[in-house]
Amino acid sequence: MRALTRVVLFLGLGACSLLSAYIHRAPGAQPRQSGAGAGIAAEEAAHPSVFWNSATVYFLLTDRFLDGDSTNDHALGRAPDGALLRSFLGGDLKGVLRKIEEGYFDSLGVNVLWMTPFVEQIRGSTDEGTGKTYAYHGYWPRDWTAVDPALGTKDDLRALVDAAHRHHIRVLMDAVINHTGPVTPEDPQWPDDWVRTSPRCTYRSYVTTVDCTLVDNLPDVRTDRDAPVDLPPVLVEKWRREGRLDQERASLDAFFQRTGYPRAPRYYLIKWLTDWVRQFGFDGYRMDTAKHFEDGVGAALKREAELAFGDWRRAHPTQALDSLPFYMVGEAYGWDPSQGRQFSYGDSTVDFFAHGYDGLINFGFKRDAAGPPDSVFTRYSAALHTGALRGFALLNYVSSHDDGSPYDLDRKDPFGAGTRLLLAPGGAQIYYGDELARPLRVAGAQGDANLRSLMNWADLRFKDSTRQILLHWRKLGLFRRAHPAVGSGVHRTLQANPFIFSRTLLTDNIDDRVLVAMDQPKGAKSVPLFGVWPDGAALVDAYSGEIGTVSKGAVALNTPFDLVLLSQRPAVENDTVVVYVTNNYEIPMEVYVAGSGTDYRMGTVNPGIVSRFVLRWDVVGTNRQVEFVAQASGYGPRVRTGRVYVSPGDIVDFEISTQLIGSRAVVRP
Ligand SMILES: [Ca+2]
Ligand SMILES: [Ca+2]
Repeated sequence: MRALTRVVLFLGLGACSLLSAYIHRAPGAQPRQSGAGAGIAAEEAAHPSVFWNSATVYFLLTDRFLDGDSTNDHALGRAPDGALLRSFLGGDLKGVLRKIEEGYFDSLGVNVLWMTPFVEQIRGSTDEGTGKTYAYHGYWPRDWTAVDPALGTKDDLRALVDAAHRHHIRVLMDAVINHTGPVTPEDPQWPDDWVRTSPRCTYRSYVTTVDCTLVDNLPDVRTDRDAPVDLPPVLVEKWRREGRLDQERASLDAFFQRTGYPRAPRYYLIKWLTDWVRQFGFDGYRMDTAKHFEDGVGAALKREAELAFGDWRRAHPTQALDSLPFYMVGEAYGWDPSQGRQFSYGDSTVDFFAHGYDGLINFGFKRDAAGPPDSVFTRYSAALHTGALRGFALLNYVSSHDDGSPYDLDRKDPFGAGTRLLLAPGGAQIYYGDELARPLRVAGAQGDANLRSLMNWADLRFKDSTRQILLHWRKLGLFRRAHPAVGSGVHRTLQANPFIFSRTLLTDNIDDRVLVAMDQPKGAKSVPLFGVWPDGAALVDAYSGEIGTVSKGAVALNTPFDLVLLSQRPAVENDTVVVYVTNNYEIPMEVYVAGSGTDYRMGTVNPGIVSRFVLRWDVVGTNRQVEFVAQASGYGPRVRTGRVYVSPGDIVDFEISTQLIGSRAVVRP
């Protein structure tokens, strides 16, 4: 039996609000068990595929996400005169940095960030039949050694990657090697020994997919040639103007001398792409258009990137997250796990996993997700654990920047989309705004511009319905992050209807298991556990924050939701106090604990989320009295609970509430 005491205090933030703190008296110390926190162990101790199949990747178009610096909005003289959603619209690296620092990605359980390419883009515009278009999307490179000034500076980029790493978020560089940007009056064509401008790909065979231009006016880099080439004049002139021509030439000389590679186009690009890894510490590449260049190109790039990543790690020992190797995930458009390892070009096949790729984007998930989850979860788990993809990773998505047929084009089911994506075996790619039901259709926009609207931050601010969607994605994302078993564990269907399944991840260092029950009755429910945990085990439902103890093979819960996300409630070290904070107020709150004097900042808690904090006993202080404090992020008075008595090993439930709850002691079984 654990006693809970509750302390309440009026919280003066406009609404009638209260803080309350409950304390579970945990008898004695217990051994470390799996549960929340196992995610970190997975990153350090297991096969890389364990991390990447449980990763939650946030993919954003930097230009469309958040404008953090209006001074760069019209850099390089690009006018805002493109067709609808086809000009640069102001988003930048500083905007992404701001959201990292605000904890937006943390609150979604995101542990990998993938931004569209940041290298300098063509200056002009072109029309591919969908209206006048600028290179806001980043896939029209002009200078692989510079940051596009519309997105920011190298300092901005460094600040972003460093901040992400401080938040334990890896950063993938979106790497383009197949083509330069289109030719425009301001962007001359690179010489013929660098690029081909015809024929156009017809996608009927290997040659008509690789040795050709993807579309008209998208010069295809001669990744097939070994003959030495000189720097393209456009770069020579640019670098001379910028005063770095000699430096860039010397750096290239050193690269070719060290590697012995011929001065062929692909090796210049490999040098330029890997420089970013060596200097900034990118954790991996997302390889653009992976099926449109020779498989040896990816393999050579990977080898150089691994060397570069090792160099960065040695130079930045305090910033390196762990020893997970450099990662490469490919965009082989059309691939899905049912194809196994052989990607078919029609007349031949390529095994990307044998050529440097650790994972591939899954272009079948949006279709598979529309079917019964039991079927898709079972098939993916089998492919990843016993099938062709064992040791490799999937990256699932429900919507993306190029996919005009996403899972839910009209955003009719943003809750179901989140449930399917974030509970599927394999890595999850959240496309910016999936979590806010950002529209994928915009009146007047043509083609892929529909998929690339400005992030709908205003909806988050003003619409409760949007906040409810985000809350759902956050709960699932945090569950996923805390439990690598969700994405990387072995799936087992325990009951077809209503659907109940478990995921179990067992490695040398990890014993993580979860059980998910869908379509449950709202209110009181008894969830059968099929022996996943023994009677007496203490469980927590991550969707509601409710706790329960296993009895007669089931757990009784009373939650207002039909989804249950169960795991074992982590044990408490005897020299710590674990605090679960539930923020039932409408806005993010900063939470502090005061032991003997100064307030110690625990962190930010987002609305509706149960956040777990482990406090070292020396923070609490020897007098065993603490006070919990909450403050709206950035403003408002601090509100305190009054003294609460705690002992080492206690679990405290600290609730920030808008409901008036009387002060009383509660005893829970
Ligand atoms: Ca800007
Ligand atoms: Ca090509």
